[in-house]
Amino acid sequence: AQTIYLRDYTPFGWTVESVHLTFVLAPEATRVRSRLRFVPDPKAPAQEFFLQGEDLTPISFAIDGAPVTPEITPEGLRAKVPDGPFTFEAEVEIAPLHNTALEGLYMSRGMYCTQCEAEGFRKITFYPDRPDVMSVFTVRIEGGEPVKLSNGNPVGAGEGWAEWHDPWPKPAYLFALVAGDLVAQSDSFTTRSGREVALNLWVREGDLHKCAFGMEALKSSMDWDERVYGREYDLDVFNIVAVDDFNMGAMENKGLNIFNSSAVLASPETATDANFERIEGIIAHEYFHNWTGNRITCRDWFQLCLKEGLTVFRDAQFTSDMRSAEVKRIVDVIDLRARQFAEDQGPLAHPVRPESFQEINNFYTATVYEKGAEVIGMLKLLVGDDAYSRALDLYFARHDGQACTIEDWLRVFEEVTARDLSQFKLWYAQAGTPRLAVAEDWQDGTYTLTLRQTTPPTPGQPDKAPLVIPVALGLLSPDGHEVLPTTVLELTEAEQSFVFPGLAARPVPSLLRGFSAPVVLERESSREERVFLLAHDTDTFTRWEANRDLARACLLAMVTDGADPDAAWLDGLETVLRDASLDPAYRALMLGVPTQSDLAQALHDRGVTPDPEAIWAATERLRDARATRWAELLPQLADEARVEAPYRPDAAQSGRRSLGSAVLALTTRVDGGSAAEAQYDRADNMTLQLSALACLVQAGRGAEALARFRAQWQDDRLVMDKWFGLQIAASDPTETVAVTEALTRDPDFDWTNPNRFRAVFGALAGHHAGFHRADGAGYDLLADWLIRLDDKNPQTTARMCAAYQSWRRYDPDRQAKMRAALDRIAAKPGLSRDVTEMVTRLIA
Ligand code: B3K
Ligand code: ZN
Repeated sequence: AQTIYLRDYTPFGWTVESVHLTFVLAPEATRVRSRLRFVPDPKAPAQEFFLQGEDLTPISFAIDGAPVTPEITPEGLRAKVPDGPFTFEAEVEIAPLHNTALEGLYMSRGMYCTQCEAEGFRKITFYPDRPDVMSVFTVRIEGGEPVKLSNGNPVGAGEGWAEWHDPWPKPAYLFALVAGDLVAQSDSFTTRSGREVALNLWVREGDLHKCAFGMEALKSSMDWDERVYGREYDLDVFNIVAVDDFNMGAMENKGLNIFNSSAVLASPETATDANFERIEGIIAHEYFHNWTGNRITCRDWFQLCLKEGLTVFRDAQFTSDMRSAEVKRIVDVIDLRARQFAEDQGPLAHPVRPESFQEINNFYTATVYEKGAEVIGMLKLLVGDDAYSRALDLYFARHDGQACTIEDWLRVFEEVTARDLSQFKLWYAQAGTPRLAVAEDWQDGTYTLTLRQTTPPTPGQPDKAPLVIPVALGLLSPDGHEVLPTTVLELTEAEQSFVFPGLAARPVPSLLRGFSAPVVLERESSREERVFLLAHDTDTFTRWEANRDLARACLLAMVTDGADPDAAWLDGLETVLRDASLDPAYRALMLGVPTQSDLAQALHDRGVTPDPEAIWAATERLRDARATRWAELLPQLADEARVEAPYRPDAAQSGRRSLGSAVLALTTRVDGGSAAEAQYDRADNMTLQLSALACLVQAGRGAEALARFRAQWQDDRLVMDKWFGLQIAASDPTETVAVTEALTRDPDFDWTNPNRFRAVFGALAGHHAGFHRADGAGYDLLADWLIRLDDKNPQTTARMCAAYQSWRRYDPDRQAKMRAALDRIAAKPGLSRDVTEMVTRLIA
């Protein structure tokens, strides 16, 4: 396969003045006619005329009205073209019904839909399919489907046809088309300059009762972007469509966002609090892309973080405003460590702005998205809120309508702040998670903190330079008062000292407040100090972090030395849990423990080969110990967590329910499941129903409830995904593979549906001890199914290969078994480019 390099970028030789597309829809033979107006770009180097195109059946071509016969290759077409401007016309045929890769134009249960990012448009027609070619699209759709949608504004419709015009120049990856038998939940929004925007959420008739929340989230997002970023919507309509077969969460096509049903449809009976929160965040994310991604897009795919990191950062700000900022930060850090740190520590590590790829779809990663957002958070912290907002204003004013680079992005900050950001830019170029070692000194009232940074080698990057790391610090006096409020230290050297004179007593540092940088803090502080911070830290993040450190240390000691659970920690935690002035959501987070995969990594970092069974056993032992120890406290917390009011998915109620679920899980360990049974029977919302079901399955009492659940939700795909996933996630590790295997033989295991496939195999890969069973059965089962899925859907297959990314941290036997599974995938005849690249990187 061919490798594409950032350094090879060259502009396309023409601008595309206008695009006219006509679709004559038919499941097995859709005709696509295109009329493209090309104008030579004097700034671009001379080049042959080449348009990308894949899996297209050519019908006819013309230049300026005269028929031509271009040379067609598997990647596209080559033609001799006039020196000046010209019109290129093409007609091709495609078969959406047989498009199982779900990229380009495809069908999902009878409806037509598209997914073009990153390079799907070339499966629709011949085109310069690259993000820096922006053009104005007019689209005509012909077909019997009652609803026919494309980007922009509707400009005409009649019996069997509809036309759309999008006045905003856009790259082809933002093109979209939808046609089907759909109904809409409609509403409207008036922008602050008075534009009346029609809002529609298009769904199948049976899903109409699941639209209200998504619509509210959309209106809140529109309002928020006006208030916080001064960004208004720019068309007369905004359409969202829910699609059942979709490779990811959603897609920000201009004026026509397409969503995985799971990322937009929700009702209290069918969706959990977590689903509602995720939906709100994704709706906001896709809407915010209208400015960060669409109006200003990426010059090339290496700049993906320009739109994704920024848009994730913006949606996190939105969620923090809508809900609880402190809870959102902790949840994001848990997620960052689980997904991005894991990526950074293994063979898939890559910079936020990668320098090469074979298949760009493999780089829609936690590093590009989540670390990309962390980098923006650090930039904002370093320059301050005011400079951040002036830089953003300049970015929008200067680059509207352009396809940009990270250099363009950083330049607006340099201009606004007169600050040199060349060292900061390393965050985009250097892969790996920096480690921060801490040394302290105390003498004559002066406290000195010495920070030393190192970034471990990653594939292709053996040596790393020091980064600019903002370290938010507070100091507490031994009696628990804050003697230094949060201050941001700027670490720029490999090693640097910071001096704090004039203190009455040796302070306790509260380091990396708010998780001010995506680094690993290597600080072997004492248990006493952590218990102190758990009790006194004024920063909610570092207070939670102290608890997490204690939990990790306790579990590691339990794994390696068979130690008993740490009583001093549990006492400190109990005080926090009893503090009714603390948000229930925060207390629920305090009840969480590091994941078993995190513990495996922590052991590996300490030079110990992780044993998944021992980690499982220690985690279970800790949970049992907590359940017994807190037998009296739990009913009290359950009372506090109870919600009497009618269900609302807001932060206050969901916080209580999350505390309730954590408490129920512990309670089930002492009562064998009677509380869970009672909750299951009276549950009137999915959050309570599902948490009770998980407890029952875990307690080995799930059979009856699972059958009832299935009978109740048989016809709801999204709920049935939960039914599949939960049985695996809640299984005993000795059963995980067998449960998974049995579920793949279930008549409802529709494995070509990405949501169903992920529900099952995502749960298998996420069950640490179950997946890493010593005999390798978990590795083999996943490999069997990845091999099978690859022919149909390379993109989803490739993403799921990441399940093996930590293979090198286990014992030689497990390593050999995972390696064998990867080799078997690699050897599959006709393996897709997507999976070939992933497996090659994994075993390199
Ligand atoms: N931009 C899309 C992701 C496209 C993924 C292509 N493999 C969704 C998003 O980030 O908003
Ligand atoms: Zn995005």
